[in-house]
Amino acid sequence: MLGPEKWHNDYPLANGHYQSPIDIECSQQIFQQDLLDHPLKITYSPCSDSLLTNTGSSFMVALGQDCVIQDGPLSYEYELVQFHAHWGKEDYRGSEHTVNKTSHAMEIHLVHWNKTLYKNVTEAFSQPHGLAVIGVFTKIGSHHDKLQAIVDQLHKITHQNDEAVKISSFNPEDLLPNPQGRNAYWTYQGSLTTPPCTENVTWIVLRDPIEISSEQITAFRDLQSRDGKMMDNFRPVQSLNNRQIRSTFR
Ligand code: 1SD
Ligand code: ZN
Repeated sequence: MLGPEKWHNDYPLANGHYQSPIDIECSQQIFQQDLLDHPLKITYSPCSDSLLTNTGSSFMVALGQDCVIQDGPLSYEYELVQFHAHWGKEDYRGSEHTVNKTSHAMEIHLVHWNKTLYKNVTEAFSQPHGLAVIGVFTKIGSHHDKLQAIVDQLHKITHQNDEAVKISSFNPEDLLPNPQGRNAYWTYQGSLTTPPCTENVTWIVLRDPIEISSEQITAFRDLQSRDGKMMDNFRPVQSLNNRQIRSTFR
């Protein structure tokens, strides 16, 4: 695939005014009591038989069960369909969103589709208000015990065409920071960060990072993309333009 600077040749939306990711400049954030009065409700439970694949630009875990989010900035109920991540070759870069221009080593994306308005994820994917993505910053520190269930299987999906691997039980809740951290976030209207860059995503970027070990991030960097080792698979930040970044904290 061509580099992000050329995506607009094939996907004109990539040049739009509501693109993601963005740099979150804290001095611009607008605290909204509203978001706390109707707190974001994340109802996740353990999923059996999730499928792990190599998409060519990330790993992806597709989940089938009823994990939903609602309230907070959301006017509809959204169901979790998959998670994947973006990371760097080195620890000082890798996340898609930046905070005051600072990157984290990795950013996990939990992708949800609007089940109030649409029949399925395929329909929601291209439609207004179709998606809500939770972004979880990840820094290098202690070993993440629960994530290891996925890390252990990565060697089976080194290449894009490798067969999907079943993960017998995984609770996506284990990818979230501690309970108070789940209600500390920024939210704004944006897009998919990969083509077709559709502008129908409510972004919820959690403030508090989780930690994984340097051995664990090395296992992600050992995956293969179409052109070599999979790393630096993040899109550079896009202009905020006329958008507000709302927050649940001051
Ligand atoms: O990059 C992902 C893309 O791989 C796909 O998962 C899409 C929606 O399902 O989401 C984008 S992103 O905006 O979540 N990075
Ligand atoms: Zn993503």
